[in-house]
Amino acid sequence: AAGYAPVRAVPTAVEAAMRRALLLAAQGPAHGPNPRVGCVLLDPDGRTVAEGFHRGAGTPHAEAAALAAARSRGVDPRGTTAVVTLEPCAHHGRTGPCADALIDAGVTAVHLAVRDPNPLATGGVARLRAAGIDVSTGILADEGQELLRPWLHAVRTGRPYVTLKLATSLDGRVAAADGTSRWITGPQARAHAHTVRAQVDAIAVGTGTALADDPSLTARTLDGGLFEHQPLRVVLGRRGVPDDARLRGTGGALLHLPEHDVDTALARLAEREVRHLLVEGGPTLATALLAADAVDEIHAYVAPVLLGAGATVVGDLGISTIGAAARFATRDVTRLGDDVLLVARRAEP
Ligand code: AOF
Ligand code: ZN
Repeated sequence: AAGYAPVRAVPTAVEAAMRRALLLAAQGPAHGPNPRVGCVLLDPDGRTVAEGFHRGAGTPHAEAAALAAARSRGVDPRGTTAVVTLEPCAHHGRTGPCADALIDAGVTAVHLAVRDPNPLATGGVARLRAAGIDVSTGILADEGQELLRPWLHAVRTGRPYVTLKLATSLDGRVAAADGTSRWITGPQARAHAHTVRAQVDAIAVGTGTALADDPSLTARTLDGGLFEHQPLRVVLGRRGVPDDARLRGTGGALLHLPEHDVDTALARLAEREVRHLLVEGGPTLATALLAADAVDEIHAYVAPVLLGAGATVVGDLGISTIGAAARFATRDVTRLGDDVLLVARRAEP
């Protein structure tokens, strides 16, 4: 065999710009009703002219931000190529249509990662093409979809993306025989869980957990400081939340949903523009969501601790044989001090 190494694919200027646009997009907030979007404008030689990203509902979209950045530097965007992580919108929402802004600016080509599934906003590709602009789609589409995973799910299904957090001993227990449960996992695992709280729209617990643990459900740093974004705090179940519960203290607003039907509760949250819901227990709520096949992602924090007795993390799911197990696909494994975080997702059929 000839001793040549295979040629490594050289990323094009467009692909490199898309990587940059994805990084820009990730600077926007993960929570909120709008997607994270990034945009890079290239000159005909593939050099970056300007960049922009979306900072949340009500603020300029990524394309508008990039065009404004070019103009503020005295650069005319005419003849540039826009590389954008999401299909430019075609609607008048909280801001004007980005497709028109790109057309009016004289942009000559648009490359995008992900088509916009939002029926109100979609149509940008058709509009750009009708104006004679060269459009290509699907550039780094997997990365683009990964970044927008909860948002895409929520827009496509009309239900929030549900992440179920489990914090357990090696034998899947959440409390010892006497009911004590603080702390099974260590400080690094708990700090990590708080950073996840700061990225979701809402956190839910069942009334059992609300009464037994009196959690605050705020997103905090290790020293107790509050993150800027505090998710909506949701309690699911019929029993009331006491007036002096920590859930009513400083932090995100509190919503009590007495419905115990999972579909109804999720629909109520979707109406309030909750795109990403983090569920933090307890076992009754976790079991109900799993039984209803409503869990999209599991964050399992597992401590190298054995309890041998005590409540288990999930109750009876009605599974009687191994072939019927609720299976998830591993996405990531992270060591957090003595504990391990397993991120797993609903296995695609
Ligand atoms: C884009 N670029 O940067 C974003 C887009 O309420 P609005 O006006 O902010 O519109 C929100 C919708 O627009 C959102 O649901 C999604 O379909 C699209 N978001 N589109 O061209 C952006 N953030
Ligand atoms: Zn737009």
